[in-house]
Amino acid sequence: METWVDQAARLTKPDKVVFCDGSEAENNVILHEMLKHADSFRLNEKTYPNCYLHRSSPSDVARTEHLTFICTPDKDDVGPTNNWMDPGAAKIKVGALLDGAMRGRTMYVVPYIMGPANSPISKVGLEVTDSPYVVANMRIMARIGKVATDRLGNSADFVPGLHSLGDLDPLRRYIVHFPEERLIWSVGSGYGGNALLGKKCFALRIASYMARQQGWMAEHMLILGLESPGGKVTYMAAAFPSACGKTNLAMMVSALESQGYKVWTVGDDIAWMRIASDGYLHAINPEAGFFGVAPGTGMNTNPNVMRALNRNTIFTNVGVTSEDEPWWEGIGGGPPEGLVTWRGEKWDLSKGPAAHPNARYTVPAQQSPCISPNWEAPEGVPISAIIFGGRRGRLAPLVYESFDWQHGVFVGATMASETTAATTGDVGIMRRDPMAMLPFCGYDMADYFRHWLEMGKRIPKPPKIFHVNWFRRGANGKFLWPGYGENVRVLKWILERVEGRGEARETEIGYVPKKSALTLDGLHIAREALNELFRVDADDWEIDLADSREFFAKFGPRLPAELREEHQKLARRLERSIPA
Ligand code: SAT
Ligand code: MN
Repeated sequence: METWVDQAARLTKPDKVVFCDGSEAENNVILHEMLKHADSFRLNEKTYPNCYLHRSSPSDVARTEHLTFICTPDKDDVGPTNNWMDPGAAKIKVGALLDGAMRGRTMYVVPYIMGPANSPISKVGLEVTDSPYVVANMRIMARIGKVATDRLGNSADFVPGLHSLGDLDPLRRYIVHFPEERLIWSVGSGYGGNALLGKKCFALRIASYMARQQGWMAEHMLILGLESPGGKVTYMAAAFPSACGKTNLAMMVSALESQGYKVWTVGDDIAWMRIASDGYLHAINPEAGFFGVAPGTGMNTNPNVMRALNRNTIFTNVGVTSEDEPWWEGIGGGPPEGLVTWRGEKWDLSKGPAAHPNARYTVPAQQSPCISPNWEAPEGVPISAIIFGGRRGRLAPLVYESFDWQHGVFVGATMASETTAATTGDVGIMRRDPMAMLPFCGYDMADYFRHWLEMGKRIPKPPKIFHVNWFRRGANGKFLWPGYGENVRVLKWILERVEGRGEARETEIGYVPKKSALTLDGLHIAREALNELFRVDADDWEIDLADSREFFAKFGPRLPAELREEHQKLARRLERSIPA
């Protein structure tokens, strides 16, 4: 570890090197450093104790996928959906930007564990960074300091990551991964997934590569436990693209709580899964906190997280009230007098939203009132259902179940969603995002699909695979389904299917619930809306098939034959259903 840190210091030339032990005293020093910069503030000490506001540079507010690269000797190994750079060329190009980048700054060395400290599934990482904001966030999102150095001992089995803010110029910003060396370099951004290297860079891109080699899975999935009347808890993992409501689903206050259905949170973004001796796929949450989207979060949409956010939380790019309290669109109530925007300007209508649409909170997971008692179980939790989903205004019904694992992999591989503010670029454009891993898979996605197919053969008790769509719209453009806490009604049906109950009708695309099978009491929803939510429109699906065929074609011969076969089978089922 020291050798690697020395090398990083020789390259970046910091004035000072600080090894982080993760202690409270050290955290105070780091927060103090963070507050020296004009972009960070302490919030109201009475109502938001130990809470901070950080404003990032206006051109540094989301992940930048076009500046994110996977570096392998053979270009073909990253596949058609990743940006590729030759490892040698990347070292020269990005190395030049890192050369001397920490001059006049402190280099913080942050050893961390992804996963519970005592779990055999967990892994150690090491991030060096010149951003105190990054250290403060890493402290919430991972287990940092002494626990990690203790776990590592003399071993060299850690994933190193070198991060520097550089000059924050997007023209000199690169996030590069060297999967064969298990190494990450990131320069020019201080934001979330670009800078907190344990999260997307390690826990997804590097880990997905390792997982394939070692026979496990690193997925962009929340993990939740659904408690049923009687107290049994069934665990589910769900993949949705960034900013599609994973945190809200994972922390949902169940609309069926009075009937005994309650949701427990294990994780909100990432799942590491291994086959356990009981035959189930077991999942851990490698993270220790939630880095969630603030706008749209309020007492009526996610009260559990709201109850967690009033202490020990770092807010990024939210607005701030004259009382020094954080504010964002959807927090409840209109913009207060004296509101200041995420850019630090006095708010008025002409300024648009006061919070950036991708504004975030960083909060310790254990502050959540619905955190599962098993969220740090070293052996993880057994997963009975995998759920895929995205934002789809048309096409996909509220929920359907795949026919089997192979068909489920096809459902995940053809997932699509409207783009969100979580990444730089246009918002609201439909794009294919297989398993919500498009920006996070550290190797060729064709090989990733094959890995999924192989895993299915190896798991003695495989989870059933479902697809959900909370975002279907009616002819008037309005959402048909109320979402949020009402989504538990869909989870309940999924649970019943897992248990061999739950009535369904077989359609061309999979099993759709019989309308009577969904618990709807207490919910006011028009019959037409329900019909539309469950409708499978063969014409629309034909159009979608043409699009997914094109998407699959990108992968060439590396695409597993099983997926082409599933594509053909669906085409045939649809053909049969359309009257000539
Ligand atoms: O910015 S992050 O990548 O950490 C969050 C997200 O996009 O899901
Ligand atoms: Mn995510």
